[in-house]
Amino acid sequence: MSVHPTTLKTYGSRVSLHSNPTAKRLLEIMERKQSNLCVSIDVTNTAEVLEIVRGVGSKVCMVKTHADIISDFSSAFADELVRFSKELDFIIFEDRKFADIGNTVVHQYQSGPLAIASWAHLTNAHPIPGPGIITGLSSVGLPLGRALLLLGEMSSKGNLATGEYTKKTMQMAKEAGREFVVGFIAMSRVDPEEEEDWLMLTPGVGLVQGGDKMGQQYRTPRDVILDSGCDVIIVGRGIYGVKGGKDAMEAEAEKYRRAGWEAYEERLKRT
Ligand code: 5BU
Repeated sequence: MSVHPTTLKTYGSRVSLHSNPTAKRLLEIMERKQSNLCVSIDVTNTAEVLEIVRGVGSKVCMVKTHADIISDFSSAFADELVRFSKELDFIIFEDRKFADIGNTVVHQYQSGPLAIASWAHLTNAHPIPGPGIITGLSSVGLPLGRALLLLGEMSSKGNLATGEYTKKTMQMAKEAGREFVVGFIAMSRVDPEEEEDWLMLTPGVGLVQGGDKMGQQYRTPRDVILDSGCDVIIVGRGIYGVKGGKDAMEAEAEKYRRAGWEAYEERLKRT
């Protein structure tokens, strides 16, 4: 397999290839903190979310949330998360996976008890409804400097986002332009070689290969960053699931940060 040209560039040198402020900030943070690690905080109350943020925030370039699982979500919590994102220097990614027509996603993104666009720098959407979903989301997010990823592939066993579907997702992003759509959730570098710079974020990561009982499949940071050419590893239970509280989580996050960064440094040395 040939080496994809994007994988030979440093994160820092890719900042100028993006116009979207969230994409630029993410690449700057990655370079500054030497971290391509996103922690996925999938716990169900705000105190626990914030405890994990305090523990691992300094190790990550991004914090991923599922706001709809947090039973006591409030705008005060969102403000606190934003405050931490400035203090500890990370991007907030709400893994909302929008999947409806443009008009509906406008409201889902902007309104309701979560008001996602008001605090999440980055969110994501399924391409299944067609390009109207991008039009809808960008009408809310673009004026705020937010960014969107399309789900080009998924990590779970038997998922339908493969082959032609993934190619059409790429095409949809290309046609929408890179002002608002800045990349993909994907398992490998799915963008064609001569294209613009797209960000590839990859869930389903563990320090050892494996899975869970509900179809999740794990690959190592090295597989994802070095072999598959992705940009960001997304790790949930591998970090917040360790026993021993805040210090243990921090130590585990540091293991992932180091593994992801070493794989990236190794990939830069290839020709
Ligand atoms: P885990 O605990 O590291 O397995 O959590 C993975 C997180 O990434 C979890 O929040 C999922 O909802 C999310 N995820 C995923 O696992 N696979 C996918 O294809 C997508 C998101 Br898209």
